[in-house]
Amino acid sequence: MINNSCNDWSDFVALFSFGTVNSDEINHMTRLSSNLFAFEDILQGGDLDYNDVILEFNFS
Ligand SMILES: [Ca+2]
Ligand SMILES: [Ca+2]
Repeated sequence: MINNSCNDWSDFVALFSFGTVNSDEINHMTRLSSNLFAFEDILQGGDLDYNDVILEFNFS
């Protein structure tokens, strides 16, 4: 996918859970409980609602 010349990735930015490695220095993931993780998807923190993606992991 990344090597497909039809895809323009120039506007995409990778966001990480640790703010110190993000260009906006904002944490883009927070943990709501031991297995529930919430993400903020907009640079500069967006609306800081941390509900843009919520993932729950259950291991059995
Ligand atoms: Ca948001
Ligand atoms: Ca939202």
